[in-house]
Amino acid sequence: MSVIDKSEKKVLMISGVVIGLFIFSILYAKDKYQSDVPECIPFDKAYTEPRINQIDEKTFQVFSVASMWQFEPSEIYIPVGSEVDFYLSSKDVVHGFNITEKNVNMMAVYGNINKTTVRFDEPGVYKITCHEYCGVGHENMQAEVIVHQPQTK
Ligand SMILES: [Cu+2]
Repeated sequence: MSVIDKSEKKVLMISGVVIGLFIFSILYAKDKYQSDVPECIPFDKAYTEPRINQIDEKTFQVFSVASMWQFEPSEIYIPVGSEVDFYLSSKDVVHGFNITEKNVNMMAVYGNINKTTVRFDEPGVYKITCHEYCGVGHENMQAEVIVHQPQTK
């Protein structure tokens, strides 16, 4: 028969509340900022070929491949209001993947595919930068998402 000490019970309760708060704040942020919680999906070689797939008028898939010292594709043109699924992988070392003004902070890890979904509702140029030091060319590691107004016909 084990009896839990009163102070131990208290610590367990507080831990439970803190864990609950963490989970709540993640779900709250996901909803409020319409940000996608990044997920790690099973590795498949098909994800490691840099390309942009257009699913429909405003839905895209970007297969972004980080390597020393570049992101491929380096320029991504999409119309305003697009939703983009980024599938991120690395050819070599660990790289970072940060999109300015967007709630995106991922790591590119060899042998892993990380995925996030981002909506671009404002036109402009959004820089993608590497924020994990990856070698001498690190500061040149940039790409751009160019969000343009669709042409009027
Ligand atoms: Cu880097």
